[in-house]
Amino acid sequence: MLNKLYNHIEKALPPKRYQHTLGVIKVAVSLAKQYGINEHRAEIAALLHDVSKCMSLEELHSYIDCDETLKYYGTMGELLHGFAGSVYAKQELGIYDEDILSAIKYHTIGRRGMTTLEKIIYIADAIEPNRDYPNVDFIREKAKTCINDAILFEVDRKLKYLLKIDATIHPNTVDMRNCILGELKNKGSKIYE
Ligand code: DGI
Ligand code: FE
Ligand code: FE
Repeated sequence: MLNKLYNHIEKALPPKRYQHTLGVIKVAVSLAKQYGINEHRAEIAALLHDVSKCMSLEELHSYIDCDETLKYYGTMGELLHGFAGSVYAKQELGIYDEDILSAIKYHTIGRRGMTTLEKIIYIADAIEPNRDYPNVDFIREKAKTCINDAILFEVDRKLKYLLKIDATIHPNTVDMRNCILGELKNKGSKIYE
């Protein structure tokens, strides 16, 4: 089954996007090992996370089952591909594991109360070896010791960028940040005392 999924994704994505996906798999599997969650599920979620990245808006819409998402973000493919991808993975690829489906769904914008698998896919997407932006190595190091620290740093960077370019900010992105901040404070992290 895994081989079939790899073939499907290789066909669905241009070479560069497929290389990105392989990078996300590598990081996600390594983080899964480190944080003690199932590596096979991390591999599948990473492999499928961008399955809908190259769909047209029309095709994306055909896989989205949330009216509110379509109403407010219907023209923003970059915000829709996770939502469509999770439905596609279930309907077309026979993936029924809810944690995997949710990791695909929220890999771009996050959500409040993310599971460890969701966090791993979210951050692996941002730090896989092909990513290159200021401080990416710092986030890579953080991810090895505290995944919440890594996500907080990454999402703050993303929010600053989105504000700078006057982009619409999805409420989940803000919810994820506040939730991660709360988790760090509850854990008595030295940085957030
Ligand atoms: O699909 P990838 O390129 O691998 O990565 P991704 O799924 O994280 O998508 C990245 C894009 O999503 C990037 O261009 C920033 C954008 N994005 C993430 N959160 C938000 C957002 N764009 C807007 N406008 N608002 C958000 O809250
Ligand atoms: Fe994506
Ligand atoms: Fe991605």
